Amino acid sequence: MAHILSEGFDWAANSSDLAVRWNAGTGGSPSTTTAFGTGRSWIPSGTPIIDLGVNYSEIFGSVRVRCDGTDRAFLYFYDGGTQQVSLRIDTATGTTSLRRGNQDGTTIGSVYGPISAFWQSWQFRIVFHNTTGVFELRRNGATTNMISLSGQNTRSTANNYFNRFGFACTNTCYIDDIWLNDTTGASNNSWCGDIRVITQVPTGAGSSTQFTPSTGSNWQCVDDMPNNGETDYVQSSTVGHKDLYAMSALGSTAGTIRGVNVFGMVKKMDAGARTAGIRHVSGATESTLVSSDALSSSYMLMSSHQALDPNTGLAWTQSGVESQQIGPIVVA
Ligand SMILES: [Ca+2]
Ligand SMILES: [Ca+2]
Repeated sequence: MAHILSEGFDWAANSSDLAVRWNAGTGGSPSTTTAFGTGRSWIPSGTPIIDLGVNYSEIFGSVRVRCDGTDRAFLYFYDGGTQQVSLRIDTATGTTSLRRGNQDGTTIGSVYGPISAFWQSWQFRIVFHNTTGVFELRRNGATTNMISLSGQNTRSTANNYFNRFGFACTNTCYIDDIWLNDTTGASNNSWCGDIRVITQVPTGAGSSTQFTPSTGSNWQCVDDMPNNGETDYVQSSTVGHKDLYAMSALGSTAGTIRGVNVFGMVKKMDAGARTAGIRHVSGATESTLVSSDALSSSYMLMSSHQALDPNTGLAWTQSGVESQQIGPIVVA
C-alpha cells in the first residue's frame, strides 16, 4: 500500500467541499494562514474523518500544525468508532503527547515542544499493539527521535490496528500537510520527513481540448484554488472525449518528491448512467489513472496516487511533475 493519504486542503472552499473527501463531521473552514504563505490550511470545528478501508498495524506520518494561545490539536487513529490512540499537540501545556484512547486518555509518551502561534511539522511512527506497541516522534524533518518508546499498549479496542483517521482541535488550530504511509511497498514505507503538500492547478491547454467550457477557455474553468463549483466548469457527454491541461510550477525546489496525487471533482448533469476518469500524460506515457463509479448529480471526488513517474518508473523529478498533463475523460 505504501502511501495511504495526503491532504493539503488548498482545494476545499468550504466544509461542503471537504465533505466530498472527509466524512463524519467535516465542520470547519479553510484559512489562508499557512506556513509558506500560499494555499490554505484547515481549521476544524468538527472531526473530519477518512475511512481508510484497510487495517493498518503500523503507520508513519507527518502533519503541520499551528496552535495559538492555549489551543490544542488532535490526530485520531480509530478502529471503527473508537480511538486507539490520539496525538495531542497542546500549546496550553507546551507538550506533544500520544494518548491511549481519545485526547484526554492515559499518556503513553510526552515531550515539550509545541510553541504558540508557530508552525511546526510533526512526524510520527506508531505500532498498534497491546504489549509491543511503539511510539516514536520527530519534529520538523529531523532524522532523530524526540520520543522512542517500545513495549507500549497503543490500543483501546481488542484489535492491533487502526482503519480510520481524523483530526480536531480546540478553538482555532491550523492543520495542513497531512501524510500517512504504512510499511509495505517499494517506496513511502518508512519516515516521510517534513512533507509539504503542494497543489498544482491547470495553467493552459494541453494536447487535447474536447470538453465544452461554460465560459472562456477550458483550462480556465478548472484552474480554481479553492474549487469554485459551478461558477465555471467543463462538460461532455461523448464517450472518449478528454481534456488535458498544462499544470502550474511547484514553486519549491526543496526535498524529495514522494508522489503525485491527482484529483478531479465530477458530477452528472442529466439522467442516465455516466462514468468519468482522470486522464494523465507524462512524457510519452498516457493513461486513464482512475475511473469513477456511476456518477450522481452531487460532486464526487476521483483520486489516484502515483508514487513514481509512470513514464520513467522512477521517482518523480520536478520537471516531470511540472510537465505532466492532467484532465477529465468521459469513460462511459
Ligand atoms: Ca495547504
Ligand atoms: Ca471552475
